[in-house]
Amino acid sequence: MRLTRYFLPVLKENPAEAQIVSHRFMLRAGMIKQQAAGIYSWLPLGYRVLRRIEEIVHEEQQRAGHIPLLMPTLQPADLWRESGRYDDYGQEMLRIRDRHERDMLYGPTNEEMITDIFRSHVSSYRDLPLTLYHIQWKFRDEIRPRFGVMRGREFYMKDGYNFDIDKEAALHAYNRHMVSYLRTYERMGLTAIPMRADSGPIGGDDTHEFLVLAATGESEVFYDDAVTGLRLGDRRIDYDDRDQVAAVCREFTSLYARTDETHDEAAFAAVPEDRRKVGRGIEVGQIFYFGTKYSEPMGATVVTAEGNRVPVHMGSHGIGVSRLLGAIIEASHDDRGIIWPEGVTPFQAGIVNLRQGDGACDVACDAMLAALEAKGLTALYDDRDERAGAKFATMDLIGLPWRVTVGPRGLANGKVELTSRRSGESEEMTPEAAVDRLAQIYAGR
Ligand code: P5A
Repeated sequence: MRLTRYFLPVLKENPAEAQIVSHRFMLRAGMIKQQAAGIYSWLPLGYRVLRRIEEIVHEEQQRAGHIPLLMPTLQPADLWRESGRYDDYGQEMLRIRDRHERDMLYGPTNEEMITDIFRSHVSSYRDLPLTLYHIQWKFRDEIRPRFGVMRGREFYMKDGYNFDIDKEAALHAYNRHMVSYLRTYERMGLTAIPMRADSGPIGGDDTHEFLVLAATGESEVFYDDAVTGLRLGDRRIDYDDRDQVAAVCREFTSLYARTDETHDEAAFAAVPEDRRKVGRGIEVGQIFYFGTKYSEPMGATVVTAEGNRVPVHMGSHGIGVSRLLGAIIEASHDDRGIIWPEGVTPFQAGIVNLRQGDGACDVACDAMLAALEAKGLTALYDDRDERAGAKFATMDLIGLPWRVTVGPRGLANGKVELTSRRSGESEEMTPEAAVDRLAQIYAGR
């Protein structure tokens, strides 16, 4: 992609309304534009990252055996009257009346709707276990939308719902979600720690939140520092193997890690003092097991092998897809801008032409762009008629992990420069070697 043909409205000045670094960089890098409090347009660069994050979430959900579908944003109020949540949900719910005076709402979550789908089509234990999910816009009329996409009113969520025959099977679904979430966040370059939490308006007894440690996080967290070193890595997981999945969950939840809602001073005091940490975190996901809370009042039942009709056991599981952009930036930036992890970057490489209009430089940059794209890599070529300093500043701000710099001096020796945004280290090499190196870095991503 050539920058002169792209739409990247970067801002020179720091926007006054942005209180935290991720919000500031997302506005400055031309990723989002606020349309109303907590409601944003996703400009091309932001939209690319959103799509990348969404892709990773889809891949990991389907790897775990979960099935995608798509439910609407608007829901009839009657479904929520059946579960009893229509009145309970309060002012966070955006209520709408259509031309026929029917009560509707903009979905803040979809437990009722998915339960309605289930009860309409499933009636036998043979169709279980079943986990359905979608990635869809939600609306919560937050009292204090702030920090950009971090606490929006309209936001993008992956929400999944499991249907199981009994509690044991539903807890396996819970564990499966925990492990698939760990893998999802790791692929985005994040360390997200599962912490025992409070279930709030979703309900149920078992719930974990996933927190990314960051000074600007909205939640206060208490944890054993050893938990920050745990990694799933590339170990093979058989999502049908209940024991293996449960063992991974135990590994990630045995050390003390809680939010302020469930914090227990006495248990915390048992953590060795030098590992006892109090900090802040960004909640990027939450999983719940709530048994028959929705299936019972809404009549979502199946007939068992013995011929009894029983309500199904359910849980719901959410990832804050749009919030993740903010969380990743909070966790990965420097003074000059964003540093995208390779897994989510909007373009895999940037190309900077140090002397636009110079025949050899222009030809070499065009060739570099074509060679990268031929290898299936995405690149943004800064072909503007600008000073080198301005081009570097833009690349640093938008945070592409790798930059290829093409200038007359290097080209005279047949070389370009490959620079890591994270380490700042540069290496001179032939254009072919730079393309090969990038292909290697991104192999399998
Ligand atoms: C689980 C899925 C639920 O709603 N029902 C369906 C359950 N959980 S939750 O914790 O309330 O939300 C899931 C994740 O969505 C993100 N999130 C938000 N992101 C941006 N702005 C908001 N206002 C907002 N509210 C929730 C969080 O990442 C949360 O973990």
